[in-house]
Amino acid sequence: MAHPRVDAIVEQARAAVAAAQSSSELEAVRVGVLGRQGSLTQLLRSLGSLAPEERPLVGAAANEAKRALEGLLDARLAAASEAERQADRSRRRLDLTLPGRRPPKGSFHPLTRVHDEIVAIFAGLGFSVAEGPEIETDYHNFEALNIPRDHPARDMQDTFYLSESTLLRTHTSPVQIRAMLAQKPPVRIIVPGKVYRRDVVDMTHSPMFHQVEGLAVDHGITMADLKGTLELFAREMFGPRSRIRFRPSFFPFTEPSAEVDVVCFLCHGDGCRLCKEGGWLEILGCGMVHPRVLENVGYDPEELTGWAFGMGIERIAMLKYGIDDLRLFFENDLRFLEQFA
Ligand code: 2NL
Repeated sequence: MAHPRVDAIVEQARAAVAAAQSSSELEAVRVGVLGRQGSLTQLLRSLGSLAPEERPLVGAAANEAKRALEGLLDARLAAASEAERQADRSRRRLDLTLPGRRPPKGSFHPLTRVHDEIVAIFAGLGFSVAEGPEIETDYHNFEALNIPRDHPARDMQDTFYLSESTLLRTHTSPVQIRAMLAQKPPVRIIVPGKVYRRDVVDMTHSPMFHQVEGLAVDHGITMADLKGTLELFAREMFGPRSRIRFRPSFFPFTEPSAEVDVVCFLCHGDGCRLCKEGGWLEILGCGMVHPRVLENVGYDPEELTGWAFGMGIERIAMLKYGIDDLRLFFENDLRFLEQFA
């Protein structure tokens, strides 16, 4: 069963199906032949205008062509869709040769690093770490340390008082007072921790900062032991070429007292921006424990001697890493902290 008008449509449709490259092109072919405005649909709809003897011939040929083309398009569309699904899946397949994503890595806070370094150096010299409360009594923080009643540190302006007789410790010295009250010499301890002072925040001040103090008490302890210990500390902390010098100073709890400078590790003493042209950097305060402090903890100053020192962790970290603003330590800006990875 065939008819030239139908054959022309079928031939064209088969050629278009053969040329189609995708399911969407096949769908366009289907619409063009079998859709509401399709060539074969329109032929079937116009049968009425044909000569009566032509109608059954064209009609039968057109209906047969319609079934044949529907079958062909269904098969080709199914094959094309499946091929496209396969292609899509292989395009999305895991590429095991891609580099992995690195998990974000944390790092230690610069104050933690300096704290750990100081503790490790003194641990290596036989010191043990002592810790104590941040809320202290006026007695342990001031009185036992020979800090007089009229000393400015004892003023409401300078210390956070919690009551008449309790306060936030202004240094870690009260922990050493507690240690001496609790044990007999020899004492060799370092005391790291938070301390509090009523300061307005600026580049060099914070109401909370960190200190490490050290204390050695025994029979026959001298200032030479202090100097040698601090020299070893400076060499480990600031490099093997470090030298230190003592300058006379004053603290109520030590006599004699000194401030310690380390030779500038940037210019080796020539003078530069870091040491403000002086060639030396101040790193700590120290001295021989005042006899009255020894008496206050029940040690006989005729029998025992000792020395102590105190340093600010922030100050050491600022020198070591060339940081000019203390506030950077407390703002937790990752752009700052990530530099210490
Ligand atoms: C500084 C000075 C210092 C001490 C702390 C101390 C502790 C006891 C007895 C005697 Cl229990 N002294 N500590 C001694 C001298 C100096 O710190 O400028 N710190 C930042």
